[in-house]
Amino acid sequence: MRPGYWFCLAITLCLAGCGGDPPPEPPPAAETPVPPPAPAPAAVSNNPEDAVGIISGLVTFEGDKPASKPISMDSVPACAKQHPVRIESEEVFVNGNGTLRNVYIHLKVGVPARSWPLPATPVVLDQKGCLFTPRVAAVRVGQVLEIGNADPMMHNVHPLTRRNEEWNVAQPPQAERLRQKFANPEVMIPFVCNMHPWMKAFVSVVDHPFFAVTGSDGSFKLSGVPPGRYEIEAVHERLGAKTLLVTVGAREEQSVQFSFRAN
Ligand SMILES: [Cu+2]
Repeated sequence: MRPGYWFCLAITLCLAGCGGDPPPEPPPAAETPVPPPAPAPAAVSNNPEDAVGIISGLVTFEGDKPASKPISMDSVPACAKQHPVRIESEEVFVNGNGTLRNVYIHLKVGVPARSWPLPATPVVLDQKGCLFTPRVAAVRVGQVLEIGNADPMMHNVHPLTRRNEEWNVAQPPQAERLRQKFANPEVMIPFVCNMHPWMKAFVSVVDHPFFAVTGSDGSFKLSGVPPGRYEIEAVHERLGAKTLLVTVGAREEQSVQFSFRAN
């Protein structure tokens, strides 16, 4: 091949590739993940109402589950016919996960004496199918407890108080809800119906907001607890009461566990 050909080829390539254009960009390097910006530190409030803690916990049941106790309403056909399937007493209600339902939990000792705000809404206790529902409830001192009768027959509501005024009120079907308040703290007041001996509920009266009733998972959570050392009590209508000591600091969560067994 002639030398002139190579010369012309070199010129052509130079015109195409050496004309001052920037070199092609290298392929992009693999992207390095950029960590998200760190969250801004939470502002620390000086409000003592924010410097509170949480006490959470679980109530378990150990040992053999008590044999179920059927409730017979045969003596009152109008009650019995509301239950096409056999119903059992909820006296000892062990949940599927081995925890215990219907346990009243409260801070028994250590809550600062303060005028804790009262909820605006009432606590409702209903009578339905000739049973109280819920079986275990709690109301604040001075808060309204509303008691309804959703049944087509008369009931008779009778709290067996020890530290509050006792009353006993007949409630016709579809009557207006009874509205009652309690003046003194009291743990697990038995409520009975004088007409239907199997009817039972337990209502506690408490002078602060740190209480709970265990439900279908046996857990509880008391929020907004001021830092301090407390005696916390778990009360069951048949299995008795147990207490623990717990110290909670500001913005801390402490967990406790209660364990009951059949007695
Ligand atoms: Cu009744």
